[in-house]
This record gives sequence, C-alpha cells and structure tokens, in this order.
Amino acid sequence: MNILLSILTILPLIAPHTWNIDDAADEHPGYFRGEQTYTQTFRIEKDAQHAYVLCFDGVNQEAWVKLNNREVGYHAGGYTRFSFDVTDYVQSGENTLAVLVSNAYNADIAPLSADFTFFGGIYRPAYLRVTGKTYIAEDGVCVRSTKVNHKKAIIEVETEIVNDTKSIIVEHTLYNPDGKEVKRIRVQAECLKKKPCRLAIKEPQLWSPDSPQRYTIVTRLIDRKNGQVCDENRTPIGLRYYRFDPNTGFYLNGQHLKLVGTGRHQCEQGYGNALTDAQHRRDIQMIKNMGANFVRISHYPQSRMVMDMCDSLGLLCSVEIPLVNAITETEAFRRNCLLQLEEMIKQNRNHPSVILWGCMNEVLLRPPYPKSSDKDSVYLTCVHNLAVALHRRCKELDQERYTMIAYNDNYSYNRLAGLYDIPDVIGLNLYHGWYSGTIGTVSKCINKCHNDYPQKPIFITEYGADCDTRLRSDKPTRFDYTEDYALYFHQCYWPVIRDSDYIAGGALWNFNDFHSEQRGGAVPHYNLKGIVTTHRVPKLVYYYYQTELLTDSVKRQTARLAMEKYPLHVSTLTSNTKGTRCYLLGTNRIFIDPRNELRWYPMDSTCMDGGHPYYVKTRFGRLPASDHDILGTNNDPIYQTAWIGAKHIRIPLPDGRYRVVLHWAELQQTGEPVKSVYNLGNDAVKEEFTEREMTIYVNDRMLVQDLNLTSQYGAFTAHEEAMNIDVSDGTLHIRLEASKGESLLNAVQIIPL
Ligand code: GCB
Repeated sequence: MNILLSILTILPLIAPHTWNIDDAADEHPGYFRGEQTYTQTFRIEKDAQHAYVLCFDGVNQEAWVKLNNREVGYHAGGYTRFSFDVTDYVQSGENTLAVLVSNAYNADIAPLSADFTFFGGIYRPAYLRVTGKTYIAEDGVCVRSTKVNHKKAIIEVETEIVNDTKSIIVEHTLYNPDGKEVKRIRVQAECLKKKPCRLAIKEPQLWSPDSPQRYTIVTRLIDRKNGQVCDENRTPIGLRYYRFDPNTGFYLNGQHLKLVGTGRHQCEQGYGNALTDAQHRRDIQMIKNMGANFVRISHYPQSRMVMDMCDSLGLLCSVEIPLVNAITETEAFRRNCLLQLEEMIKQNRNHPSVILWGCMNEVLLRPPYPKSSDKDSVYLTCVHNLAVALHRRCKELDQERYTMIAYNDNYSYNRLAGLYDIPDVIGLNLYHGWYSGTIGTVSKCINKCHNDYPQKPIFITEYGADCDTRLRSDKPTRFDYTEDYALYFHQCYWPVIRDSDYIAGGALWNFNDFHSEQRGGAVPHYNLKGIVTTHRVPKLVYYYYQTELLTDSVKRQTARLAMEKYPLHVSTLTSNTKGTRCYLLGTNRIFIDPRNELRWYPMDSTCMDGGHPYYVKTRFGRLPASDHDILGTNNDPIYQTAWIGAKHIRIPLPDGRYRVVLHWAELQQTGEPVKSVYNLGNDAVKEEFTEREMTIYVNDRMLVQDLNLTSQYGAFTAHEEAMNIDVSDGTLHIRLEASKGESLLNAVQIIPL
C-alpha cells in the first residue's frame, strides 16, 4: 500500500502546563485568573501535498491563537479539544505560534463558580498534525453500534472529510478483539454524504467490565487516482447494549449490574491540572483496582487517556459539561453551554464506556436572586429552558445514550424549577450527615424522589465526607475531618445504594482529594473527600470499598489487613518515640504528623481547671474544629481546636528536665465571618469578638507576658513559645492568667531533655 509518508506525523508543540501550581495552594486567598501568552517556534518543510492541523487537547479557558502573527482562531471552554486547519498559515522554515490564554471569570462561559480550582493554561498537549490534503476531521469518525445483542451487531460509521472528496474512497476495516480482520468495505466519499457505512457482524464479542474486549475500525481515505492513503484513523469500539429501569436499576448486555464507582477530578498537588498520561492512567487503574465498575468523569470532559483507560479496563462512565452552581441568563451563555455539550459528545461518542451525558451539576446551588422573588422565578424558567435545550441537543446528537442532571439536596427548589422532569436519569448529590441533617435521613430522601418520579431511574451522583489521613478519632463526629468519620459515613451510605432495587448505582465523591482554592479545613485549599490523597495514597475508605467490592478473596483479605494497619482506638496507638508527648486541647482528634511520625493525642479534660473546648458556631450548629486556614503552618489541625478559659492545666509527668512548647492560634474572627464561596456546611455565624490577653507561667516561671495573639501576630496565625523546665513533683503546671477576655491554648508539646 502506498501511504503518504507523513500522514501520521504529530509534532508536539507545547507541553502541558498551568500557571497556578503554587498560588492555588498558598496562604494568600485567591489565585491568578487572567491572561498569559505562550509562544513557541517550530520548523517544518511545507509542501503542497499536505494539510496542517493545529490541535489543542485542553486550554483553560479561552484561547486566541496566532500563527506567524496572523489570527487563526478563538476557542471558549476549558475542557474540550479544538483544532484549526493552518495550512494557509504555516510556512517552510521557522514558524511562530502565539497563544493568548485566559482563565479570567467570563460570565458567558461555564463554569461561573464551582468547588474546584480553575487552573489556567495550555494544560493538555498541543500539537501539529500533518495529514494528506484531504483528511479526516478531528474527531470526525462517528461509530454507532445499533441493534447489538448476543447474536448480532450492526455498526454504522460516519466520516467527516475535509477538502475535496471527489476522487476519495473511504475504506473501513473492522478488526476483532484478537486483531483479526473481519470486514472491509470501500465506498466513494461522495456517497457517504447521504448515508453512513454499515457493517453487520454475527455473534459479536460483547464489551463489559469483566471482559472489556474491543474491536477496532481503521478508516482510511484513499485517493482513487494514485491509490495513495491520505489519512488514517483508528477507532477502538466496544459492542454492548444496556438500559436503565426506574424500578430495578441498570442492565448491561441483558444482565443486572449495580453501578458503583467514584467521581474523579483531574488534578494533583505539584501539577495542578497539567497531569501526564501516566498520572491519568494510574488514577483509572486505581479506581478499577478498588472494585468499581463506574466513573463519573466530573465535572467536565477529561483527557483522551482517561477515556481510553475506562474503555480498556471496562469502567462504565458518565461525562458532563462544566455547568455548575449557576447560569448567566444570556444567549451567549446558553450558546457556550451548547457548544461545550456538542464538543463533549463529538469527542467522546465512540467510547463504549460512556453511557450517560451529564447536562448540569447542582445548577441551583448559587441562585443570584432572593428565593420567591420575581427575578428568581424568571431565573428558574431560564435554568429550566437551558436544561431542556441541553437534553434535547444530546438526544439529537446521540440517540443511544441517556442524559442525566445531578441535583443539589434542595429538593423543593429543583422541583419548583421543573428540573427533575427533564433528563432521562435523576442524579442525586447527597450529603446527609455531612453538610446537613443526619445520615439516617438519606434513604427517606431517595424514596421520596422515587415516589414522586416513579418513571425516572435514580443514580446517586455524589456522597462523601472530607477527611485528612493525619486525623483519627475513636469518637468521630461530623466535620472533624477524621478518617474514622469518613469511614463511618461510607459504611452507612454504600449499603443503602447496594441494597435498594431501584437505585441504579452510585459514584462516591470523590476519587482524589482535589484543589478547591477557596476552601478551608484540615488541609486548606483542597476538598478532602477523596478516598485517596492528592498524591493518591489510599485512605481507609478506599480499602473499605475493596473489601466490599472485590471478588478475589485474597485481594479482599489484603484490603482488610491494610485497614487494620490503621489503629482504630487511641489505646492501641503506640506512643511517641523518645518519650515526646504531644497534646491537642479541646478535641477528640488524634493528629499524626507524617513528617516526624509524632502523634498528637487529645488532652484528658481532667487536666484542665476551668473553661471549655472551643466550638465553632455555624448555621448548622456547633462544629468540632475551626475550618479556617491557619497561617504559618501546614499542620493546621493542631491549631484548629483549643481550650478556652482554663486557669490551670496539670499534666502528670515523671520528674526530670523537659522542653515545653505551647502552641496557639487565635480562632476568633475579628470582622465578619468568612463566607465560603462554596456551600461549606460550616458557614460561620458572626461571633462577638472579645479581646484576649494573657500571661502564661510554666511551673511558676513566666513564659510570656500579656500575650495578645490577635494584635501581636494576627488571628488564625500559628504561634509558639517554648522554655526548658524541671519537674520535681510529678506534674507539669501551666497557669494561664487572663487580663482581658478568657485564656486560650491549642496544643502542648513536652520533649524530655
Ligand atoms: C457537591 C458538588 C461538588 C463538591 C461537593 C462537595 O455537591 O457537586 O462539586 O465538590 O459537593 O464536596 O462539597
């Protein structure tokens, strides 16, 4: 066969990059959202036989592209691919590509706000594809497998061809999962304008999570005049059929299958959203290894590698557009949502793993107007109309897949907007026992939705609780960020999903801890609902799901052993080496510092003379720890709890010489409480600020006089004072004399000398 030499030439131009790696996680609120320009020179020998296509796999979120100082094009939307034919712009020799990128807020582009960081940059590969003059458009092969069952499958292929097609023949060759050619057809490109090519096969090998075998269609454009192949495309496909039933759940290839898996965000500490293929591959492999069969690709389309991994490992998935929290009531916004949806479908439609298109996530979370106002009702109508338009467009472009909307837990408001009636599948994001209510109310809430919408399949699109691998407790409570509470949360939710007939399945939130710049918590700037850390270290919950989902008994046992490695009770924790004692005040949490292996235990309240633990007052009642970013430390949990108003603390201690370190951070707000942009449950209630000043004595020696944390160091700032002392009566005495307000102490460390 005579193949045009360079049809498969791909010239990498810009390596994945984001400019927000540091500022998305530093102690200064906010991160850079604005414009930056990338420039890159490259050399090629241009010739008349070739076309040159400039491709971008992902740029967040607007891109203005220039080649050799001429404007090539613009793209809006941070999560889909785009390309430009630059044949008329490239030149032989040196070329200069300049891409102006902006991640600034733009009211016309979704997402407007969300609980994830909008890293700016060309964060997925950018490259130049050199093809024959007539070529297959990017994502221009559309494969539909219709009428699939165990006996036969009909495959329809449409090919979008760019440039003159008169002398072009399109050839499709179908290879079975073993790589054997099973069908080959050739058609004149001109004829394809009218109808797609059809390939029928008997007794297809079906694709499924247990057997993700794929066929491959190789599409070639052949020039009739000289037999030359001017472009070629390989599309792996999976043949399967499925359906959702509102009463009995999900069926794949005729078999009932409870869908179980996780949401997944595309970021990691130290990389932002500019992950390598190896990182994407690792994530999807870990989700598979957990025993999952489903991934919610959230809240936006992700890289090719993610999709290829879902296909090849047999993970079903949903893909959604980043329409989150709110909309803008303009035609421009509506057009952008539709554009992002169309690109999403075009780019992901051939993946057998995809069964659902997500149209919106929690779009009524941040409505801009007071509830029940006139403007609110106009807004709700606008949201409703947008949802209808998106659902319909999905149906026009893809008759096979189901549509889904994921709703926040404001049932009556979503109902008022008529949003549950629109998609094929209702997605419920549920946080009973985290942001609201108690875990016990979750079944009731799902049942209500099922009773009100008996004809709609229900999928649990989110459930989860934040936790930090450094925090443990034998008395876990909501918002303490301990692994133990998160485990308890999942142990309550998963059986509800598993044991209900009508719930099609669930995707826990979330696979990985992910960047969310505006968040506080045990690790500020991250959402900690991951079942693995940002560096993909499994948490207890990950192992819990392995014990529940894996069918291999040896692997299940390994997961059980991994869970046991985590001591569940304070008494079973080994004490610190070299006799160092570390105490946290006013808490049940244990903090384990991975850097030095030090364990900080809750101080026994019988040591305290007077006072009470510090509690955060919120709209949802008291919470066990402050959620505030503590400046000057990465060990925020040490400072996020405290004891208020103690006069004397007596700590039993063998006689000897010690270095005593007291740790503080003022946890009172001086001004208005910080309202999270996102819907954190602990939106603080305004507290009266009382000035605090205290003098501290350790074993009758003054450690510090008139300490006023707020005025001297600033609120929410880590501060420590230390001294060496001798203990001779079996007790360490800490006296706190408050001259203004009540005393405060967060943590104590005692190091034998
Ligand atoms: C949600 C959102 C998701 C958030 C999550 C949370 O319901 O859909 O984007 O990250 O809650 O953790 O608050």
